[in-house]
Amino acid sequence: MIHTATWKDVKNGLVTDIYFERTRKILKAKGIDVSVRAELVAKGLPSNWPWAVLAGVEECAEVLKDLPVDVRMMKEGTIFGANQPVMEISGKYLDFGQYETTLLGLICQASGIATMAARCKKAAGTKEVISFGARRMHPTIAPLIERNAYIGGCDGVSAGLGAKLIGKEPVGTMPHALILIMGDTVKATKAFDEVIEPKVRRVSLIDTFNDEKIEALNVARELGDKLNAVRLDTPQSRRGDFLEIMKEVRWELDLRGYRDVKIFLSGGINEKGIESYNIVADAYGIGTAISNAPVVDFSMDIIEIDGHPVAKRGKMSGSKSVLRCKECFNTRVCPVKERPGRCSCGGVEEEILIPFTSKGHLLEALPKASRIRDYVLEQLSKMEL
Ligand code: PCP
Repeated sequence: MIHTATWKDVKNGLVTDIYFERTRKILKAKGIDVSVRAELVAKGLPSNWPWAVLAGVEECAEVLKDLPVDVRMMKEGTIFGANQPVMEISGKYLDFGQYETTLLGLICQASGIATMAARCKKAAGTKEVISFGARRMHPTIAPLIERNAYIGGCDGVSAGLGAKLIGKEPVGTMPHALILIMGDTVKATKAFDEVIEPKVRRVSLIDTFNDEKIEALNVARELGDKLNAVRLDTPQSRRGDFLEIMKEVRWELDLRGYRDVKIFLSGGINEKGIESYNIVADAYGIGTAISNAPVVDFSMDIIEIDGHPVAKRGKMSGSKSVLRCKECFNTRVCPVKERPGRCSCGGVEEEILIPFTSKGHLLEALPKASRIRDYVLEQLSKMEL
């Protein structure tokens, strides 16, 4: 028996918290059918992140497009801060309240993954970051992990369906299993080169049997300029000073004229590691740090009932605008009637909480994953980690 819900179960509200079902039952029994405005906002960000990347919008559209509600939403990939509403839903509470669990779930996890990917990519700068995280989570959400790692900034993903979702070829190197079964790193690398289509980059995994600098030279001598990179996935028990090991590998390769052979790192890599390894590493394969990223803790709160501002304690009532300076990205939340103006830096403000659906109809086509990623990288260039 599988333990995951189907999309039909989600659309039928079968995964929603039971108290929303009970609330519907009570309101219906009491003949209460009010119009409300509710906003989705994160009161704080994980690990004191200064910003986060909004993701999961495309799947939210799958839920919202059939509901007779009006939605304002930040564009997928928008970099936002705590207390900045990313979505606002207006309509009859009985038409959408039961989807609170679902809508939150769709953006909490996806935004965490996209944000961690963005933080790793920001730390890596021009170096390549590949999502290797498909293996770390339930297989049914592997495509979701890879898609959101990509839109957050990863340059590629390692599993088939995730790659298909973003319109790219999957990126992979070679597993220890191949080298163990063939009994030798050079033999395995040679076989890879003989069998795998030439368009696939030749990246040899060099930490299985022998010292990394010896294996690096062995495979470089065997493949010459066909060798794209050597991958160090060095086990923690042998890692010692990983940066020094990398420097040795770089030194020995360069000394013998293999300056074009890149160094690809994987195994326990995270944003902190990238900052220290970047002086030598050329590419990273990151699994756990991205796929197991902390969720962004959004909540959905009513802020108006029948047009009157009202909110629970700890919340600001009333519909809001989120205005961001096009120049310095300074962002402020204000009552919705306030219009964009001039930022203190002189830049022009723009509203980023914009109409998304009207009475269940999407107001514009959803962008491709590559366009969302470009948007994230464009904003990242203005952000600090
Ligand atoms: C792991 C595998 C993953 C890497 C490390 C991601 O090595 O290469 O892609 O690790 P992370 O989750 O810590 O970021 P192994 O588990 O040795 O797997 P394999 O032999 O298949 O490369």
